[in-house]
Amino acid sequence: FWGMVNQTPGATISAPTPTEAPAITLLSASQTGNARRLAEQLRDDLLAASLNVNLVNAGDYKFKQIAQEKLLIVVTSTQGEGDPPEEAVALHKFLMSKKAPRLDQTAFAVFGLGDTSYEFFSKAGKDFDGRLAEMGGERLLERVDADVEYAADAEKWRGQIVGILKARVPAESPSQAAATATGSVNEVFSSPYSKEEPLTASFALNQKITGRDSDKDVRHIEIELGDSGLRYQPGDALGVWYENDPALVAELLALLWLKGDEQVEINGQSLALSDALQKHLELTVNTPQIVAEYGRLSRDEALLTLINEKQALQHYAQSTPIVDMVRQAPVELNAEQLISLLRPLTPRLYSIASSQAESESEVHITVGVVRYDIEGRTRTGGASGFLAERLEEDAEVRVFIEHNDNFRLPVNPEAPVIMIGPGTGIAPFRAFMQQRDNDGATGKNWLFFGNPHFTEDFLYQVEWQRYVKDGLLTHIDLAWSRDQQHKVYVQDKIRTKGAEVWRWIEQGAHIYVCGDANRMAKDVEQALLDVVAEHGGMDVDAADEFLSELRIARRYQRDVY
Ligand code: 2AM
Repeated sequence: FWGMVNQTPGATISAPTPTEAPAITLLSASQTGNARRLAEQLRDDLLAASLNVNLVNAGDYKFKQIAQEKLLIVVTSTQGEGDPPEEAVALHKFLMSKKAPRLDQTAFAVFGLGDTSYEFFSKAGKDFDGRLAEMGGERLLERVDADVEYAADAEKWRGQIVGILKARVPAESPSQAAATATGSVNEVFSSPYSKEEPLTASFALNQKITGRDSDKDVRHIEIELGDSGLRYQPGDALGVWYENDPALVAELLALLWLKGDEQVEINGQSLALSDALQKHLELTVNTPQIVAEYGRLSRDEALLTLINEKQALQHYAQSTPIVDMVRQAPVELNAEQLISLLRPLTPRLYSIASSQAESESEVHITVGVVRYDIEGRTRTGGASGFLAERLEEDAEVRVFIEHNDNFRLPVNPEAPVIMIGPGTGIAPFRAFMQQRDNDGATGKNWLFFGNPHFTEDFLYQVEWQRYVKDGLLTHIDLAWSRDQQHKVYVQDKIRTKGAEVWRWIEQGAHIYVCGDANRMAKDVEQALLDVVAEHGGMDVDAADEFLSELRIARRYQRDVY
């Protein structure tokens, strides 16, 4: 179990003293940082209770030794269609496979963070919990599946876990625990800015980078961090606190016969309803819970019949923004009822498209504007609309960095890099190339990019062409999906170039995939498996194992959403 202390800046590992095994292993499997923050809080609770705990990010966990665990606590989120967070994919796969060992001496507990508006709510938590029990582990505490507003559940659970573990583990002497605590917290790298305490930065540039005739509106956005000292690395994401469109707020208020100046309470603070709707509550994304609750309030027959049809309810919530639901089934609500119907607004994460080696005090992101028509009205995504349509130059915007140690350039500058990023998935690769350019990294680089049309949708075209000319970019393969009769996607290009892709892998290439999780990333993975099988001469199982080993070795990394 030793040797898994992560050296990465900002990693959150409690290094155990080499002479004694940590009594408790706390595994954090996080996608957007919430699971990690909760695991860190639990670690601090356990240390304060004089318990020796080793907090490990799932991506660093040497899971083949899992049977040696005595006490294993898992905090995990779920993404997309019930998938585990990217950093826990290899662990999840191992546990679900026949290779998973018996857990005859392991007791465990699982906390799942999820979002009840998704069909596969907290699926990763359920998988881990169910499988650890199947493997023979003893369940210390019933699993918790928490919704977006998880704070209260999490606090209660932390208290229960500390109580259970205190009864199980002989406490260290306080001085020992304190030593572990100070040794573990990596204060040097921590920034004063966070999700809860964001930096107020200024909006510097908003440029449309798709053509006039494109079906897509993609913006290159630059934000000035000033002298904040806020640092990021290629692979990190930018968290953006956005505000809802005042016109949307006005529309909703009018439909509900509300004025907007009603006083409401949010987080213990009193403010006007219109302010709460604009700045503190989620207005653009509807959920099955909201539809069901609104159905009960409005007694609308169509909505009421949906309540018992899970699939139809899911579909309605996904395709009908809150304001359009209200328009279809109007009812008079008071301010309190409206507030309790809605969820708190959460920041959105965008993969960073710049390297500070080049952009210095700026951070760049690539934003696809979410926009669609419903019953003749154009609806726009909350955060993308805020960034693309409502911010003037020099306007204030609250941001923070969400570090992502699971999407990092190779440490070895000579290692080849294969980047697969259709659509706005291109963003982190712009940062990668800026960084490699700046570092004088000699490894080869290969980009696979795809979008509908060459003339309209070649994001950052000039920059890529310059990198090709300068020799930094060895190959660029482009999949214009709608420039011919049949669709061509990045995975088709990967298959066509399979022999060379395999050669690069043999030469130690690191493979990166960024963009759509549910379709693209799965299809690309299949293409990679096919390439490995065909050109590496392996059967399906061996190819699968090979890709898993690449993943564990950090040579296959994904930033998919
Ligand atoms: P399409 O919209 O023409 O189907 C970025 O969105 C690019 O990814 C577009 O060219 C889009 O093509 C393409 N795309 C859509 N589905 C995909 C999939 N399953 N795998 C790879 N690319 C896909």
